[in-house]
Amino acid sequence: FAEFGSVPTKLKKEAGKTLDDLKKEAENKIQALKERLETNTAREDFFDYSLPGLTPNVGHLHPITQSLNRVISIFREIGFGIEFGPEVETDYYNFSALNFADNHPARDMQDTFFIDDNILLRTHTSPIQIRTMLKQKPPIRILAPGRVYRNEAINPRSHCVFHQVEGLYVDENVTFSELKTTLEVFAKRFFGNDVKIRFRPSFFPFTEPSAEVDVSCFICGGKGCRLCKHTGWLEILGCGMVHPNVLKNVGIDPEKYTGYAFGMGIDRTALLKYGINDIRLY
Ligand code: 2U9
Repeated sequence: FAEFGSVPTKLKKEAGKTLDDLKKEAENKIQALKERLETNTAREDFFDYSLPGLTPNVGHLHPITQSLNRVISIFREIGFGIEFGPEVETDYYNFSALNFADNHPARDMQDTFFIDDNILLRTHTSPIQIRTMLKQKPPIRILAPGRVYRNEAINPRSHCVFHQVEGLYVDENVTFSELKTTLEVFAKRFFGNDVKIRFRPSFFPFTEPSAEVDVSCFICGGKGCRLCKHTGWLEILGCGMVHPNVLKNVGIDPEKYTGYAFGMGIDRTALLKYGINDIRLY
């Protein structure tokens, strides 16, 4: 339109008509689009960008669930399956099968919630491994997570209900050095690549030899701080080679098979990891 004046006179008529046609066509298109926008909102390809978005969920998984899930996913990568079991157990699965002596102090009413002489709330998840070994043949490589109960006074560091993950690997030629490597890989994945671990000799009725495992404090890097009580180390695990008596109790030949086992309390580990200062906040 702006340059229409410079069009030679003999072409003016034709140029004018072409311009008019173009203008009408453009106006018609704009009008059609306007109408579509105003009236036809039910079309499949119509999206109303003025609608409010989906609100994200506020909240998150419980810190214990998060820790448990991380432990499980690390061991799943190494080839461990998962087994569950009842929280109400018998004396046999919780104590006798695990080589606890008849007069072992853990059997005391002070330590264990008994329902009657024989029925009790499990004090660890080890009965799960006993049940698994009774129904499966080696190789067995499982994690046993779950809630456990101990008759203890409740304070900022411990509760009478807490959570454990235990692991068990039984096969021919399973060794203590394999246990050490596995737990080192786990500790580095869970707490960070920089942590060191150390093994201290210990005693449990169900493992021999037994050890407790510390990780170097991931807050101070081992220099000593309030979290690690100025020792540079945090106790996170117990472990050992499955006691031959335990294998015998479930009908596995201890001359042919060996196994390692380990256990950790999840609640306290999650307190450390998330910097929570009172277990009762869970
Ligand atoms: C079977 C054989 C052996 C599981 C193990 C530990 C060492 C251990 C504690 C960690 C902190 C319990 O929550 S806690 O107080 N656990 O130190 N647990 S070896 O050993 C087994 C389990 C099952 C059949």
